[in-house]
Amino acid sequence: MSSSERKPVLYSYFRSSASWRVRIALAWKNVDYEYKPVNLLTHANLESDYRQVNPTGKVPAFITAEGEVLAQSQAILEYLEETFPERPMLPNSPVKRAEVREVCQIIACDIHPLQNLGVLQRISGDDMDKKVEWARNTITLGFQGLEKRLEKLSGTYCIGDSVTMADFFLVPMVGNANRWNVDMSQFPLITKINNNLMTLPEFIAASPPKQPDCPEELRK
Ligand SMILES: N[C@@H](CCC(=O)N[C@@H](CS)C(=O)NCC(=O)O)C(=O)O
Repeated sequence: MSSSERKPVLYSYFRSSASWRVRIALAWKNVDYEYKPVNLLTHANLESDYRQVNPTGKVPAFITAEGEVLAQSQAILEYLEETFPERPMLPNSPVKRAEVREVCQIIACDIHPLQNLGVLQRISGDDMDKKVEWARNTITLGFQGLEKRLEKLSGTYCIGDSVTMADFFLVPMVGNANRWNVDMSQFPLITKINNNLMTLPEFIAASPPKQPDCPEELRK
């Protein structure tokens, strides 16, 4: 690191699944970073201090060692892949790379945004039952297609037998599914891949209970 470089910074919330993707990637690439918590429950993400970092008011945001601000988890992951080539998150073959990105986007574009905190708040206000039903149905529908697709693509992990970026999206999505009590017995393949991944130290280190902003009572 040169004198003009500092430790990278990750703005994250322990429960945020998009932040969780980046935490796994940072652990995978063995990048040392400073963790800056942004509490989504108190809407710290919508305050002007944070909006100066990321005007969309979403986490994660990542500040590179050179001080550049990056947002959007997949863009951050691609940046990390290009700047830290050791332990690649993308396979060599163009088709396999496309398959990895396909799984990432099924999760990041077609499932995750529909059950995001902001959306749940807008559709159901304080009606907790409605919120749970919406989130559960959204994830269940999305996982039905993903499970079928993974029958073709997966091995030990999402794409064959090597860990890829797709896995960094799967684990946090399963985390959300569990939080909303989705019946995961309908998705044996997703469950198996998730269990395989959750034996790996990088995935354990990046999980919500291990984060500095996780309240004591939620740590296991
Ligand atoms: N597509 C974005 C999603 C970011 C996102 O939705 N973050 C959520 C937490 S997982 C958030 O900040 N929600 C706060 C809100 O919507 O107000 C990414 O991949 O980074």
